[in-house]
Parts: sequence; C-alpha cells; structure tokens
Amino acid sequence: MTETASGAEEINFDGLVGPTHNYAGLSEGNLASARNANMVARPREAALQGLAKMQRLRALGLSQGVLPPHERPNITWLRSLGFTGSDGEVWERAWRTEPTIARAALAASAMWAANAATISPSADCADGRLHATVANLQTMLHRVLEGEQTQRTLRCLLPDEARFAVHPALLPHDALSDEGAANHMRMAAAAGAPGVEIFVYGRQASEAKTGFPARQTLEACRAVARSHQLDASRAVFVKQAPQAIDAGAFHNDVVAVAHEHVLFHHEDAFADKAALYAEVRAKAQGFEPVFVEAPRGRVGLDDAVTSYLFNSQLVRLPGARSLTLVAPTEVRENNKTAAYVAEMIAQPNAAIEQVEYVEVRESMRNGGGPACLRLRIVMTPAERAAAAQGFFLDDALAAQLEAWVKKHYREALAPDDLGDPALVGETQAALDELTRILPLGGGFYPFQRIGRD
Ligand code: SUG
Repeated sequence: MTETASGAEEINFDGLVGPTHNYAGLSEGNLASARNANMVARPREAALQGLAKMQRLRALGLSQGVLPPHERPNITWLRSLGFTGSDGEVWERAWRTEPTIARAALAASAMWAANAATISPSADCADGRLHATVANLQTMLHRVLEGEQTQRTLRCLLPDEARFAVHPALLPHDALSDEGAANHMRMAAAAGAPGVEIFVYGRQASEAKTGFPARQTLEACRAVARSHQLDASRAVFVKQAPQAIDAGAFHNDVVAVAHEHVLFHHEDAFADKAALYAEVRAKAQGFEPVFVEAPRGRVGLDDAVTSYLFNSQLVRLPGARSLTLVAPTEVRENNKTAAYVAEMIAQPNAAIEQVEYVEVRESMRNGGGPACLRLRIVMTPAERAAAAQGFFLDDALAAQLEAWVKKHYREALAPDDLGDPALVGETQAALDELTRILPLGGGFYPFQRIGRD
C-alpha cells in the first residue's frame, strides 16, 4: 500500500527542464554526457518529454509535483567573477574568454531533481519533522551552482518550519561530497511507516582516488543522517562497488532503486551485498525486505548503464498488488534488458509485476533517466496541506507549463548557438513569466532583483 493509516504518500517532484538544455560533455564518469558532447540539443522537446512523463504518472493515479528550472546562464555568478556590462555583454564575454566557466553557467542540470536534496520523511526523524538537506553537488563545477536556488525552492515548497526542516547544503568540499537522493534509498512497510534509510557512498574522505569520480562520501552521508535525526537502528551506510562507478554508474540510482519493501538492483551495485541484505533485514520494522537482483550474466553493467534499467521509478499504482517499474524506452530497445524485464514481471508473485515505458530521450542523452528527473518527498496529509499548493501538478498547471514551454523554448540549440547574447534575454523572459505560473514570487530569480547597468 502506498497509503498507511496516516495516509502518507510518496510524491514525485520533477525538475522542469530549463530553456538552456544542451550537451556540453561536462560530467566526467557520466558516459552519456561524454558521448553526446556537442550534439544539437532540443530544449523544447526535452521539456515537453519531462512534462509528458509527469502527466503519465498522474494518469496512472499518482500525485506529482514540479520544481522550477534555475537561472541560466547564471549571470550573477559570472558577475561575481568580474564580468561587467549588460547581461547580454556579460554572457558574450564569458563565452568568448572563459569557455569552461561559461559552459558551467549555462547547464540546465537542475532538471535532475534526484540530485537536489536528500529527503527523510517525518516518520523517520526524531523531531517528527520532514527533513531535507540540499545537495552540495561539489564534484562538478556546473552542479555546485545549484544549491543556492534549490534551497530557496525547497523553502518555498516547504514553508512551515514547525513541520519542515530544510537544511542548507553541506560545505562544498571534497570530504563532504553530496549528491542528494540519487545516492539514498528508503525501504518501509508503507510510505508513512518508519523506514530503513540506505545511504550509498562511493568513498571515504581519506581514500585515495582512482578511476571515475566517486561523488558521494561516507562523511557526507553520516552528516545528513545526523542532521535529519535518524535513529541509528534504522540507518544503513553502504559502499557502492568501485567497478560500478568505473563502468559509468556515477550515482547509485544508475544501478539500484527501492520502494516500500522492494530493492531492485544490479548484482554489481554494492561493494558488499551480503552485508547490506543482512543489515536491512535486521533493521526493517514491520516488513520483510525483498531484494530483486539482476544478475550480471543477464544484464551486464554496460547494459545497465546504457539502458538505465535501474534508473526507473518504482511505484505502487492505486490498488495494485505489486509494484510497477516506470522505465525509459531505452530499456525496451536493448535486447538484454527488454528480455530481462519481460521475464522478471512474468514471475509468479513477482514483486515488480508491470512495466511502463516513458520517453525522456533528451535527458537520457545527458545521463538522466526517469528516476534522475524526480525528487521523492513522502508527505502526510497534514504536510501536503502545509506545502505550497502551486507546485502540485494538475491538468490546468500542466497545460499552462506546456504553453509556456512552447512560447519560450528554442526548438534546437547547437553548440554554435550557445554564445548568442540573445539567449540571455530569452531565458530571462521565460523565467520571469514562470514566477507567475509557479508560486515563486517576484524576485525569485536574481535577474529580477538586481537593477543592472
Ligand atoms: O550530474 N548530467 C548529470 C546527470 C545527473 C543524473 N542524475 C542522477 N543519476 N540522479 C550529471 O552528471 C551532464 C551535463 C552536460 O554534459 O551538458 C550532466 O550534468
């Protein structure tokens, strides 16, 4: 059951793809980002695919929220680095003289809301509040810029401090490297029941670095668990297998996903699977964990990473006996993953008994599947009522957002278009209008507050 006696419900909040969606090859260790660097991006299609995915989940009977894109290009940041002139001039000069900085300032990566924060439902937290810690995303220059706005967004969404604790990002340092919910899973008898929170890290701060970046440290995981006032008897810290990171699983959610009593994962996801199973079994309250493991003989890590099989959303549709996997269409296009899924759902008494395929190809090309695009927030009815209502998607809001995308977004963004000073005015006009569609308020985006030149 998604709902307990308390009526708590897991709500997916998806990041709305921003108007500067592009392929800049910014993320070392993210194979799709590297492979598709400098491709022509289709921002309008990307945003519409994201909205269609949200609407599909609503049509299946699930609640859905939406989070706004960030201000990009990030002119405020560029000014802090000494660029001057009109906003268009700042952008044109930065693009011409500081390509690395400018590309980071343009990235629409806040769309991957799984990296926005780590969320602990109130049922898990000693003070009975719902806790959120903004992710510092310090591994990648283009992503470390996200924390500031994410914090303001979450404070808009979760305004009541008696019910919600929104913690700022951990100090952005290598020792406290934190990528939010992408490296965090929760298992529970039902959404509103006390859960086992599983924090997945790639390295300890003291460990020597080899291979692709391990973006999450154990120290960051423990800091989040402490701040959220989790009971040690229900928190688990587990190391990601280094070979998974080196195969392109830059976040745990590329090789594992959990919902309620089910953990679906690749055989090579964790450094010590047996220890994880034993600890989760010992700490589970009121439920028997079910581990669904995809063996490497059926699905190689390479297939997991190219298809994003595990970057699916695992959900319980209203009234359903078992769970549904909301998977990217790439899983269906890969013979091995398609066959594996067909067989998995056909098992008698399968824990995951249905699959729904969704098309988020523009996001996938940058290494973001259906699960990357959403931040899960479990809310009790009282918390939901206390949250800002305008972030919850309904048909009217979806239609407004769709019209807004069609009005403002370019159809295509080629590498040569990115330095165009006109892009600044266009994106600012779009975001300015968005503050009147979502409950962000005037002055939400820095360009609205600062009188320039
Ligand atoms: O951080 N890609 C993102 C993808 C994040 C996916 N999120 C989860 N797995 N939860 C990243 O690597 C690529 C941007 C570019 O290259 O233009 C990028 O940032």
